[in-house]
Amino acid sequence: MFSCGRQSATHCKLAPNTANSNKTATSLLTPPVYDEILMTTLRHDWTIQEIEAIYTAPLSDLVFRAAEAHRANHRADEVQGCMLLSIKTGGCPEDCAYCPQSARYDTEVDRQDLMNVDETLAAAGRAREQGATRFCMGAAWRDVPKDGRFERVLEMVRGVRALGMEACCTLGMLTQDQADALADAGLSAYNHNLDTSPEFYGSIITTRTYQDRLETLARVRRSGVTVCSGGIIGMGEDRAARYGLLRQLATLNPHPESVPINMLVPVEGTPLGGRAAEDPLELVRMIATARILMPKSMVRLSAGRLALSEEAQALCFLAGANSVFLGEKLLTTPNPESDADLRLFEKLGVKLVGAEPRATT
Ligand code: SAM
Ligand code: DTB
Ligand code: SF4
Repeated sequence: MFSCGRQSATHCKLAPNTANSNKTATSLLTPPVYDEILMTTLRHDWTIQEIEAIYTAPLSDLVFRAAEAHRANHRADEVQGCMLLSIKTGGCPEDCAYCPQSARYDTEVDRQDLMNVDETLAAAGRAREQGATRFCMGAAWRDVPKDGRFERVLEMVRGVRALGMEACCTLGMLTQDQADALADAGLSAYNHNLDTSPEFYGSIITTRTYQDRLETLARVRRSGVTVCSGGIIGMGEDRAARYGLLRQLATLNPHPESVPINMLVPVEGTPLGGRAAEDPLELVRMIATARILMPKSMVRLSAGRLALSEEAQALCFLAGANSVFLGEKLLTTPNPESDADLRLFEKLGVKLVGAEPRATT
């Protein structure tokens, strides 16, 4: 059904370049060219012009094509539930302008040293009961300390795996030895976001480089742990910055197995705390484009769901999102209540993958 005759990326006849505008393209890719782009084997040579043409297509065409790519590679009625736990909170030396955990900003986050293993595994057990199949442990570190705390994290990873869950960590930059030790402990995925395009990156973070991030991702890849990498919209970037982020992710070979798409949660005290909410349809476009560029990856509708209506979330799932964070807290900011999520999934006819059925209250 999805056979395709695409021979090279240079074949594509694309919509005109409208970089930096927030307009919707009037000339959409037409079949068979669109079909060529969508239904190929995985590509790692996406150009900015191709990404722009996809992102700016009329919304109904974009969502329709993303849904096709979604259904060709995943079950459209299933969503993976992940649960986050901040195992070390606040006091981070980095200056990420969005982040309430940076020590440079005066936010309401209470600092907390690395949690102990028992408390962490108790939280993982509760996450499993709520339907999560992946447990993600986040630490507000620039990089992983080379002391007993790393051994404690390895023990947490082993414990989460022993509960039958996927274990994910996001601990900042890693050395190759640390990535390999996490792999040996059974880590399923490592989250390290590129966050935005290389060009816009310097407006958001100055304390480590884009190249540092790419190097950590390469070490994770070499270790055999799967890569979870995505970014944030709503930080004041233009669409060109979003195309740039998507191009970075979609030209990684292999693609990241998980691609979290966050919408900024503006937190008072951070430099981005006063930003107005992003248009949810931009999130839908971002998710749909990620789905088309990286059709086999899990695309995670991540931070920012509390600011979305049920209808906007439904559009995100229609556009190919197939993973979410469950639970009332992300790392430090609120997320939808569990029961509200369960009711939403029921209304949408979406099931949590691999989770025991649970009644809504
Ligand atoms: N310190 C580690 C790091 O930076 O890789 C791990 C934790 S960090 C909080 C993980 C990711 O959360 C960031 O890369 C960013 O994409 C996302 N994030 C943090 N604060 C956010 C916010 N206020 N709104 C949306 N996403 C946010
Ligand atoms: C990701 O991309 N989003 C998650 C997870 N990876 C670690 C974190 C979102 C954090 C939102 C702000 C907070 O709760 O502190
Ligand atoms: Fe630190 Fe990560 Fe927050 Fe940046 S995003 S300030 S590295 S915890």
